[in-house]
Amino acid sequence: DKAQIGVTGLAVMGRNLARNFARHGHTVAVHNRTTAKTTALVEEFGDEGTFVPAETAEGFVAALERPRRLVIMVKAGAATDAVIEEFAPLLEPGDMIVDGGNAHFADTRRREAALRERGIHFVGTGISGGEEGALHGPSIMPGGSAESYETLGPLLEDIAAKVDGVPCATHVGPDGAGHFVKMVHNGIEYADMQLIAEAYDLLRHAAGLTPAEIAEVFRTWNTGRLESYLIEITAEVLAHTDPVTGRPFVDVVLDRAEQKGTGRWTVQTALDLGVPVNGIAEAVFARSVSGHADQRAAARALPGPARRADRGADFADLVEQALYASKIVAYAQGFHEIQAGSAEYGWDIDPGAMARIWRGGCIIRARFLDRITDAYRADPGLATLLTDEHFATALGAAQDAWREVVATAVRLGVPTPGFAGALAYYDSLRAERLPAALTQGQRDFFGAHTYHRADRAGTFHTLWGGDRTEVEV
Ligand code: 2AM
Repeated sequence: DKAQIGVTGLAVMGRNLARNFARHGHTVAVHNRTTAKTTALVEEFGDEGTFVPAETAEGFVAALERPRRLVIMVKAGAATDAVIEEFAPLLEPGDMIVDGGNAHFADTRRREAALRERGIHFVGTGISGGEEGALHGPSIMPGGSAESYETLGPLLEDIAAKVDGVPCATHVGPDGAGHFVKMVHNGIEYADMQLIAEAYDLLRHAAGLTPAEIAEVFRTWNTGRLESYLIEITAEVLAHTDPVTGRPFVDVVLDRAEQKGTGRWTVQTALDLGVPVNGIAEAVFARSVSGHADQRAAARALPGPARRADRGADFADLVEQALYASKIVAYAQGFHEIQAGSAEYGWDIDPGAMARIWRGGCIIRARFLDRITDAYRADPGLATLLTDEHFATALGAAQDAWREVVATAVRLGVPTPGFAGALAYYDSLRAERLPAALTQGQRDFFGAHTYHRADRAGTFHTLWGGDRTEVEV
């Protein structure tokens, strides 16, 4: 019997994905450049389902039923191209290559176009949830042709996480759409994590709570509208005591955040698309700042306010509101980027469906995501999530607390780029007039860049160096 699906690249993600397919009753062909990994998989987990191990690329391809569904799980970049080049010549028109790695969507677009010429469907697929997700049910974001999803989709939906019985997998859109959405998902994840970190920092330094007390605050928050995987694990991390020193774990870890690059891609892409994602960008920058040990050491002696924790425990309620409001902004920015990418590349992405498939399996899984799905269901043409009725009401109710929290942070010298940036974005969008008018005046003054008027149509320039009359150009 032939295999319904094949997985090549059997490091932990590929291995767990293969096991997940097998556990769902699918016959899975497995292959790895180094055969030892293939053998080990079958030896260790062979009783979980039906695996067809293959030593050679030819044997692997021959083991698959047609149209072939071949999943590659190798390191993004040159390895992906090498593996595609190894397998593509062995495939026939109508077969599918699924790239489940963390590829940049531009690479996925390039590969999809090249393979389409050869009659092969290339399905760049975002897979979120890490090793555990791959095994027990990830959130799956496949791009590629709608035709490929007809035969591939049911398998992906089988192994995906389920929330209320609904699989966290759907066809995102053509070519690079899946990897694009996965990228923005990660950018939102960065922002969500940064906002939580700022909330912790404020509770610690403005309200003077201990990590154990803050863990309790997060546990309480996790029973309300902030309920999410990230809030839940935050409480776990804060409650953890370092077994070596007996001190709070969070106090012994080096305060230098690392990154693998998808957050940076989200911001780079947003800059190219002209989408203001300052909340996400602040999160990426915050990690970057944390890593500049030399500059931080040099700057440590710079003056700041006396950091006297002068807020009571009731400050936590204000921080909860600031966190919720800032989180709405981060998601609004991420969804703006998804819609801008969708328009730029003609993907026709359904934003509400993206929120739906993020409800389970992935790192940003949260109760909150139902609200986003509801928002786009109520108004598919929604310009920004901020003005959805639920979110607008929440922002309106939170804004006093949000300002109070940011003001407190500024007064005490606790850095809150995420909260403050999100608030600035909120105030920018709702402003009647922005100082962009002055910017335009300056640009016209020094570079004759021209401007438009609010009171009549046309393009104008003022003769700044002369008698300052206005000319229409
Ligand atoms: P390996 O076990 O033979 O190293 C993660 O690195 C996974 O991608 C591993 O399964 C690894 O195979 C595979 N991989 C990395 N580079 C590869 C390449 N150029 N060709 C094939 N497989 C590769």
